[in-house]
Amino acid sequence: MTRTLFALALTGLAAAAMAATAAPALPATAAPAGAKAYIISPADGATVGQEVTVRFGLKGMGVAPAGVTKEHTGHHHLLIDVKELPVAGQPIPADAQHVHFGGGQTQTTLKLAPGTHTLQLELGDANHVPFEPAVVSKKITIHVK
Ligand SMILES: [Cu+2]
Repeated sequence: MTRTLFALALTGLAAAAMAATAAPALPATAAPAGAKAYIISPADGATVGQEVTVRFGLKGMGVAPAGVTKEHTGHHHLLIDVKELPVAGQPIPADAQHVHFGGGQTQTTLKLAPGTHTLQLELGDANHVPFEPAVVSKKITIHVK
């Protein structure tokens, strides 16, 4: 009896350890050559108020809501003060710094604290997984009054 419990505990530990390492990679969707995301506004280096409207641009691909599998389409994700791009082969995290626009939106209005912030766009496929190669905008820096 004691031995069985010990074995079960070990199995549980192994499963927890495996879960902690990495989830299995999801197949990435290929992006067409020349696809490009860009931030239309605000401009890089701009000084803005605490409410800032960000407009998303996309070249060489189309915007489709999350869950819609249509070739060469994806939805925008706004990365706010994110230092490293989300991992390839995994859904882009959903939190205050990784905002999904799964409805196919092409702009948003943020409320940011005064100070310096960075903004970057990354396109995700129907499953929120980055394209291969990643379709990301230049990272811009803005100053919030
Ligand atoms: Cu998403």
